[in-house]
Amino acid sequence: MKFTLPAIYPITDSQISGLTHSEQVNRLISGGAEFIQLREKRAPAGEWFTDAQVAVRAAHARRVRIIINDRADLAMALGADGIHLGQDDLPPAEARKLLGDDAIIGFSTHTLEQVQSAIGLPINYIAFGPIFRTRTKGDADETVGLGLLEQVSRLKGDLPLIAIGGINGDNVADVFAAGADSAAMIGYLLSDPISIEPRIRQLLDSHR
Ligand code: TZP
Ligand code: MG
Repeated sequence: MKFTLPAIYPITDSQISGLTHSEQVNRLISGGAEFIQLREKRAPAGEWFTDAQVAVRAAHARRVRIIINDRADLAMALGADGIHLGQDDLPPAEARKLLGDDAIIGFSTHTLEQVQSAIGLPINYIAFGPIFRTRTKGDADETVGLGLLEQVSRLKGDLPLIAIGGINGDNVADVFAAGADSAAMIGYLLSDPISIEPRIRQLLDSHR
C-alpha cells in the first residue's frame, strides 16, 4: 500500500483537549484530517479500549487512517492501520512481523545517530523532534531545532519525515521550509476544543 502523508498529522491527547479520543477524532475528521494517531499515556488499556474502538470505527467509516501510539497489541485488537513506536518500544522489525506488510509503522527519532540507524528499518516514516520546546511531553528529549531538522531531511532519503514538538500556526511554515513532509501537532490543535475543527482545516488549506 502506498503511504502518502498529509501535511498535518494530528495526535490525540485527552488531558490537553478534555475530550475522549473518539470525540477528538470526530472533530479532527470534520476539519479534514486524513491520518490520525491515538496517543494515551495515562489510562490503562482496559480503560480506554472502548473509546479507542469507537475512534477507529469512526475513522474507518470516513476512510481516514488511524494508528496507535506504542502498543502493537492494541493496534491489532482495534484493527488500526498501524502503530507509532518510540526508541524504547517494540523494535520496528518485530512490530512489522506482528502487524504485517500493510501496516503503517512510524518511528520516533531525536538525534542524527537515531535517524541513521532508522534508515533501512521496515518503517513508513520517521518522526524527528522535539523541534521546539513543548509542554505536552513531560519526558521530552532535548529540543533539536530547525537546523538539525534540515540535516535530517538531507539524510533520510525517501523516508517521509515528520517534524514534532512545539509546532503551532506561527512556526509550522518553518518546519516545511526545513524539509519536513508533515507536521505533527498536539497542543496547538487540541488545547481549545472548539477550535479543533477550524484550526486543522485552516492548516490543511494553507499547506496542502
Ligand atoms: N514527541 C516529541 S515532542 C511530543 C511528542 C509526543 C509532543 C508534541 O506535542 P505538541 O503539543 O505539539 O508540542
Ligand atoms: Mg512510545
